[in-house]
Amino acid sequence: MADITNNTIKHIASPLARQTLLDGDLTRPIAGGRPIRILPWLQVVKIGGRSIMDRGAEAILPIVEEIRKLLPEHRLLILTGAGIRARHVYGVGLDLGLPVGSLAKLGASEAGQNGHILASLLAPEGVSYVDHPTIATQLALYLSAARAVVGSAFPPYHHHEFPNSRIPSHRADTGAFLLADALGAAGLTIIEDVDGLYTSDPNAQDGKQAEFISETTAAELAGYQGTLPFDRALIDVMATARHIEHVQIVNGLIPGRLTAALRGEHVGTIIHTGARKV
Ligand code: GWN
Ligand code: ATP
Repeated sequence: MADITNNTIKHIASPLARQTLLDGDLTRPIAGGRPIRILPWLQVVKIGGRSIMDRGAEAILPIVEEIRKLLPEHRLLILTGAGIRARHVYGVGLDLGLPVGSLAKLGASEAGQNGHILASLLAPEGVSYVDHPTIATQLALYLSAARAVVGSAFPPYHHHEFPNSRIPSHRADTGAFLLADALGAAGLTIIEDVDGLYTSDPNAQDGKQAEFISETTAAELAGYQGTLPFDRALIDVMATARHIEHVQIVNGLIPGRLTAALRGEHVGTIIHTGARKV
């Protein structure tokens, strides 16, 4: 029998050893603190796929021009949404009975395509499309070489997408928020084709009745049943945010709104998250 009193095994102490990770009372003293901010100077901007990119030159070129002028002022991670091509592919996929994880993969690639388009237009400024694995591992390096990079706003969940709906629930707005919060970024601005959030869809038939909501909270929106200009799952991830204290939704069809939002002005709808100042 081996001599167990005189061996060279190194025991590694861990404050989480011999605990269930499900017991909040045990994990909170160790895991309850706020994580570090990895890129505290970064501004994340999500550009709508359907609301901006699908409109083509008319909507995209003025935003490209505005971003160009913003580069000396801010370091940006620009993330694009998926738009109408994703809706088409969801329709085809649903007709064929594809599972939600297959649709998540297909929708995500459309967000990436929009990113490639935008990055090509910003290339003379040194801006490139950066793929998901590079965003995960080398974003700081790329942002040392360039003032901004473009990526896909979709989270790369693929077959890990939650099967609570046949249409992927974690789409571009959710992906942009998760990334901005994980990086401890300075802010997240979501660009749409409306001034912000309204009490109902301002572009619907009865749109004239819609009232503008200048400021609200993720908690107030939690039980909201109406339509939204962003993924419903964004409300859930805002509730558990660690860094991003608010998100601003602005109208990208009006020149100057993005610039003002990045300068901290209130020019759209501000939604406060669950993250608290420390
Ligand atoms: O392809 O436009 O990244 O940045 O979710 O995965 O569906 O992939 O399955 O690095 O890894 O289509 O090929 O595609 O948009 O996501 O990328 O050009 O493995 O650089 O290969 O996490 O870009 O793409 O679509 O983002 O959102 O090769 Mo694309 Mo997307 Mo590129 Mo990416 Mo998905 Mo990769 Mo990925 Mo897939
Ligand atoms: P993606 O990036 O996923 O392609 P998007 O963010 O560009 O999408 P939509 O998902 O189409 O764009 O959201 C914007 C649209 O949401 C607006 O044009 C508006 O008509 C609609 N909308 C629905 N409900 C509301 C609401 N309560 N307030 C404001 N806009 C709303």
